[in-house]
Amino acid sequence: MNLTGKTAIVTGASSGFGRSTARMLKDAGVRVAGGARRTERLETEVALELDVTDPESSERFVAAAVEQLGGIDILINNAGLALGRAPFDESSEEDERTVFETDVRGLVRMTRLCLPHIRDEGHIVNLGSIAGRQAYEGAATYVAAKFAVRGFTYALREDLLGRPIRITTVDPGLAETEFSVVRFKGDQAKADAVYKGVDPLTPDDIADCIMFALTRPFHVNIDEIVVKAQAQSSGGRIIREP
Ligand code: NDP
Ligand code: 8X3
Repeated sequence: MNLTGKTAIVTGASSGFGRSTARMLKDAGVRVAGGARRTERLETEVALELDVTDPESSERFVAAAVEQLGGIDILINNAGLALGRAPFDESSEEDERTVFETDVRGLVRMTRLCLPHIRDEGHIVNLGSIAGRQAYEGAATYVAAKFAVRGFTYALREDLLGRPIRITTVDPGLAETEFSVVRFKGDQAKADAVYKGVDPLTPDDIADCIMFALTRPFHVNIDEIVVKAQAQSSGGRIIREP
């Protein structure tokens, strides 16, 4: 499918997968509205403040993006995060709220707000994770959130069946972005250790997967893409060079 002239919303376009995907969409001739809290980092044609945990911010974002783009063909539900990597009894109310509000309620909210504006032959891509398919230790809240994202994607596929809208979940494994710096609350040494001795996926690897799903002929719905670093079999099992 040729994407030239289409429009897209990318949540979390200020970093990582979102930024790479927004760039690739632009290169494919798509007009992109990017949203994030750090608006100064957005490079998209339409660049708007968005906090997916805040209903008013989300409504403002969608209204302004639709007005400036004239409608939506593609929604990339990418904004998300994990907090902490520790046994669940060290979890906190605040971290749990932030993860579920961002990864689950934020994604559900953005989908609900965008759906009325998504044109025929539209496409929704959700960023899940291998954490939403295989549990690993010290990640209970994130694992639960990403399992929820996959459940929501499956349910939406059922509800959209019969309408000309495709839906895909892209579920990556170990990928080097700001994800680990956020997870470890700014501890760069801990974040660096996550990618030590292993060739992780890159943001462009994931954007490539998203572009593959988007560019299939319209009758082809890529339901799920699961992509891992070659040296890993799950979030908890990674072979590292000494
Ligand atoms: P990054 O930390 O590099 O990017 C996360 C993006 O999400 C940023 O642009 C950030 O923008 C945005 N974001 C976070 N919270 C909010 C919010 N409340 N409202 C709006 N935007 C928000 O991480 P990744 O690129 O790695 O992560 C992107 C997605 O991919 C996430 O859903 C993550 O769970 C998932 N994922 C990541 C993997 C990895 O190993 N890196 C593997 C599998 C899935 P800002 O802070 O400016 O608001
Ligand atoms: C991020 C990948 O393995 O840290 O979703 O959960 S992992």
